Amino acid sequence: MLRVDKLALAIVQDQDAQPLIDAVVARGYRVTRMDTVGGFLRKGNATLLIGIDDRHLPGLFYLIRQHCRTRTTFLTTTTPLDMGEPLMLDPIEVQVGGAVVFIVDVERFEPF
Ligand code: 2BA
Repeated sequence: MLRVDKLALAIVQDQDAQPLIDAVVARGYRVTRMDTVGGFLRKGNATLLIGIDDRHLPGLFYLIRQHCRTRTTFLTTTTPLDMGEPLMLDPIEVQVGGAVVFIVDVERFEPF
């Protein structure tokens, strides 16, 4: 019987998602990918739902550390329209973390 008592919600960068999914599946864990968009950068990222036995969390964290890298990106913005003609502002440097992971308790797991 599959034991699932934790749900990991891992928000990862698009480039890292498939290699991480492949590693997670190869390790015997189950995963669902949702294509999501970060609120700040408005860039595509991926949210992975991983239902897992809590004893396997260290193994999952190891895979996440192995496959998800911190990267620097630049945010380009313009002045708001109500300030007249839009003007390109200098790009802002933003560090995007390797992954943001939430672990929540699973009250019940019912595969039908
Ligand atoms: P984004 O919201 O697009 O944020 C991308 C990166 O921009 C963040 O990287 C952070 O370094 C920076 N950032 C975000 N909000 C900022 C702000 N108000 N001021 C200055 N810099 C800001 P990470 O922290 O590694 O987050 C990567 C992605 O993970 C986020 O994409 C978002 O989709 C998700 N995320 C992060 N923290 C979250 C949280 N507490 N709840 C829900 N989603 C979260």
